[in-house]
Amino acid sequence: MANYFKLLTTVLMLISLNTLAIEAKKANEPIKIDGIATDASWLLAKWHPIDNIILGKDLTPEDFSGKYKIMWDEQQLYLLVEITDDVLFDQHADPRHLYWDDDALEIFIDADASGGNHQFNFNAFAYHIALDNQAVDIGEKNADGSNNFVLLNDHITSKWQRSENPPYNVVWEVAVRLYDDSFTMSDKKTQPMKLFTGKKVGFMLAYCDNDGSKEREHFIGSTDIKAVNGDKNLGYITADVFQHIILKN
Ligand SMILES: [Ca+2]
Ligand SMILES: [Ca+2]
Ligand SMILES: [Ca+2]
Ligand SMILES: [Ca+2]
Repeated sequence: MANYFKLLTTVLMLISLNTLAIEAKKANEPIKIDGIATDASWLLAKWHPIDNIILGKDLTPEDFSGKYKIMWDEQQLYLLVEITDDVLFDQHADPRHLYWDDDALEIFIDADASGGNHQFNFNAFAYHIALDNQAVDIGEKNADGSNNFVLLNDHITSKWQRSENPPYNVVWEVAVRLYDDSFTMSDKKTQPMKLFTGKKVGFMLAYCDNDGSKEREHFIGSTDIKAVNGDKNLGYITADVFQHIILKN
């Protein structure tokens, strides 16, 4: 069994090495997180697609299509995400309950680009940002072994709104403060990392699309994950399937 996991880890690392890093430009002018993309800095960043189906079949552009830009300054990363989604759906009021089955923007961050398992630790984060702009991830297990879903709203500033013109896409702006694996839920004094030119960060973006079903209908990501035993939904377990971004001037 140990050999199997060693082989799996090696294969996943090779896959991640083959994924080209994305360059993120520095935002020299402040970006206001308000769901309006008129900030001058955004003009300097390129669009990247969110077009890899992780779960679900037969996706039409009206059902979901999406693209994003990424920038940074010393304090945080900035994301501009433009989404077409025909139905916005939030069936669970509790932000910690089955949040992946509501429409949610999911931001995967591995602050030190270490790769590796992060399912029940903070070696990396999978922030699910729901339509109420709250961020939730799986924390360390409870003492009785049950799952512990934790709100990490201190890490994220999020605001989305419909664009003014047809097809009234969702324009979503997010700022993400980066914490490495020394983060704990109990120590509220942990400070986010200062970012710098040349820093490498593990990163992936995805969208959970549900339009009224019990469970999410599609899960679409920015990275072409190689399936293991037919399963591409690996990002919530291991940071080895993330892309890398490089912070540039
Ligand atoms: Ca803005
Ligand atoms: Ca949809
Ligand atoms: Ca890490
Ligand atoms: Ca939807």
